[in-house]
Amino acid sequence: MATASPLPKPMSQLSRAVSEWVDSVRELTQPDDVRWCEGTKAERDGLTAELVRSGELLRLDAKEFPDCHLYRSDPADVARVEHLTYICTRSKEDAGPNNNWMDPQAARAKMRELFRGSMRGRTLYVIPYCMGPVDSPLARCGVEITDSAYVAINMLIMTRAGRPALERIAREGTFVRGLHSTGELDPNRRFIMHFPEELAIESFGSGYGGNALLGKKCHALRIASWQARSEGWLAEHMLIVGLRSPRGETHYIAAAFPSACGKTNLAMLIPPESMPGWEVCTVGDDIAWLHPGPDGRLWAINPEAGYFGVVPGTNPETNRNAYNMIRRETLFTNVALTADNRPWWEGLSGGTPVTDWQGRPYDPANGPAAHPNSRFTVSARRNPSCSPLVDDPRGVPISAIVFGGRRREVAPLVYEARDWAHGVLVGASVASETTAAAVGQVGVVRRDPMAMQPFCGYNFADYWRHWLAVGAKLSRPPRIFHVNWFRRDSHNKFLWPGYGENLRVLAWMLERCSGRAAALDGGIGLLPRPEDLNTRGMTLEPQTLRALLAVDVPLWRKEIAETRAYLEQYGERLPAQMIEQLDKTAGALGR
Ligand code: OXD
Ligand code: MN
Repeated sequence: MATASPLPKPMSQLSRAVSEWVDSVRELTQPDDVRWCEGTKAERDGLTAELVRSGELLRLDAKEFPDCHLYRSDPADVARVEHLTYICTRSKEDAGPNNNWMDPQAARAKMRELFRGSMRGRTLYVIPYCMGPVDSPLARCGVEITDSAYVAINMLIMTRAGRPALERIAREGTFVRGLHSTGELDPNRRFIMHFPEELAIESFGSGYGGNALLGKKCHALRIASWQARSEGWLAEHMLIVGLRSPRGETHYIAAAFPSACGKTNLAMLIPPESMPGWEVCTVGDDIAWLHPGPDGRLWAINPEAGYFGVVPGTNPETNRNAYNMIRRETLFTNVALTADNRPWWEGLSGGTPVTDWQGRPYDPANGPAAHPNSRFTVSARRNPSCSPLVDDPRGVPISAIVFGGRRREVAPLVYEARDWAHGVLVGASVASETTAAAVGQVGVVRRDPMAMQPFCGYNFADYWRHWLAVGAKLSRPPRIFHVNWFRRDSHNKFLWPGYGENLRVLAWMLERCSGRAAALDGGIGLLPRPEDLNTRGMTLEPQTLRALLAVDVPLWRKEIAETRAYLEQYGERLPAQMIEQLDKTAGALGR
């Protein structure tokens, strides 16, 4: 007779450290109920069904968008709140001029009062998760406690969540503690606090994106960047994409762009028809954890398991993979609706919006139908170009690192850094026009070093020192590049078509990595000559290409002076190499 297999241990008994923490949070926040998330599909479907019944989620047209739902956030809670995000280290200098700082004891006391009784009448969800493949030594774990089922569903899509993660936590003993409550969604009682020295996050008063899905920006970037410094690796705001050339060589590129500058599009790029034989696979679209490997190369994992991408602009021409990916099993947030209950957003060619993102009858006088920061949450498995190596515990080897920003002038289409140390300066000099991903004015140029301004969990001066130290450990470092897809002419028209055509620029980089392509020293770094870029099959006037690759020396002198003034804010902590590299560039351009 077959013996019945023993029942699995209840989740609440797997890790004493986690259970004790849950008990203390329960005492403080007073929820009506506690639910431990196992991470199964049935559980996620059950939570979704509950939210449909309560009216918080709307089921979309089942024929065209099977298993897709719409969530509308509070209209005053639609983006990350950088001004309410704090790094709470014992010493203010450790947080640096790049962060808002609060004394950890004062911050804990403030948050305690906000959390006291905040979950009365609600359910407390416990979500153990692993950032990265559960069997990868490069992955790290956390537990999010939240009183929002919507947040729980997002976390179940975005991370490897549930029992296997908790089992790893039980084995390892360490985990990041992320406590979240939506509170009353009052912007005056909203704080996103980070305690890197204690591996802890406390977020109150927002239910949206990076403010509330604590595995993403709070853990995988702010806390992880701190952990990475002490452990000798890098936690970066970067996509990871694999490119297989017609020669049969595969290279992986990690690229950092500020929020809403096209990382998701580049990560799942569709090669133009005039570039046959190229294949693209996506490892990640937003975050990369980069570790020096025993072979002297840099190896990357994507700590996430899903995408939380910007919806507007997604269509079969701009990003066919993303467009197809979000046609089933997708959670939409703050998009508009058509009369037949299909999601609608600006940039979609068909359909007519009848209801805007706030649920009002659509009236163009109220602004866009979909919120400019409306999002899709979807499993990476739904991506037609998902790499078979996403679950490889070793990650993928990185041949090139790319930095970029949204600049109407100054930065050329592409240039390559002279070496790693120059590349660190190039990354540190990134500046970009702001987007709707964060609350605040859109379209103003701000400094965004390594696209990490909102996400680095410690002083940028120490961070650049750490970057220099990591590079010194690599015998085969990736080459470092800078790109600008957003350069415009005097009529404000984009000079470069972007999207799939960006592969032409990536192809030049890979030829540089293989030692086959030439480059010219342009003072700011190494640039392709117009003939080095493959423009076959595209309509681009020769003068446009020249303009895209031009280095405007007076503008660059101004840029260098601004970069110098910016870097000097970091005072004595700034590594001397950064100014040496800047002087070298200034010298090459002629002072
Ligand atoms: C994001 C962001 O959501 O960078 O990825 O804001
Ligand atoms: Mn991002």
